[in-house]
Amino acid sequence: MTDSPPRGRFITLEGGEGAGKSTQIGLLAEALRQRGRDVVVTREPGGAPGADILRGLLLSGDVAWSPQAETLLHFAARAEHVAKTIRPALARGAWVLCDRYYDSTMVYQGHALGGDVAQIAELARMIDLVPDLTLVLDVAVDTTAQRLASRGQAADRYERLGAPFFARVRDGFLTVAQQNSTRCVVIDANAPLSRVSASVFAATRDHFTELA
Ligand code: T5A
Repeated sequence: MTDSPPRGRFITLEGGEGAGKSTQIGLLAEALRQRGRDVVVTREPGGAPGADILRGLLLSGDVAWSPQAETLLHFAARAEHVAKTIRPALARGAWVLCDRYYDSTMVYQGHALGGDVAQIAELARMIDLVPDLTLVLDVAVDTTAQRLASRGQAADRYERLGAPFFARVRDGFLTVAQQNSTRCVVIDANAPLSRVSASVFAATRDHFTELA
């Protein structure tokens, strides 16, 4: 009989738009691969074929979803992502780095858009997969606006909501981090890229003693 591989590690990156999550996930993945880890990089909404279809429906802004439908669509995409991508990767021992997860629903649909946070917490419990570590990249609202403008891409449904919305998102993430302090670490993401990536790696190494 062979031993089953140890369960992998599940790390989520959270924060407002332009906080640098995609950039930092790429750098963290590279650092972990250099240390011999099998790494899977994924993102929400999306990360599995069905979830990617829902991503298009959520971000295009073509449908003005009712708040509850929007929340449930994010969780439907997440259930698919967890079942088809995240759990299988963890089961084979991979480190899964996920760009956004259920804290984003708590912050965007809950804190920023006024949804029922108790219901969202209940849906998160239903998903039944808590991240081992959540890195919350915190940026000032002005920085968010500058980074989005410099990217020069068309804004998605959430980016079009503007500065007051970004401020509620920022506060929401800081609240979530405070309420989940054993798994969340807040990173100052206003700093230059190399400083942020050093903080991201230091926080990861501090959390997982096997990386020390
Ligand atoms: N959403 C998502 C919900 O409402 N509910 C949910 O449950 C979920 C899961 C997703 C949208 O969906 C919403 C939230 C979002 O609005 P998305 O396109 O995936 O949409 O958007 P984001 O996740 O916000 O991705 P972004 O690309 O906008 O932001 P990132 O990934 O945080 O930032 P990144 O790395 O692409 O960097 C942005 C720019 O800044 C520069 C980069 O080079 C890039 O140009 N940059 C820096 N510049 C200077 N200094 C640094 N330290 C920098 N770091 C990055």
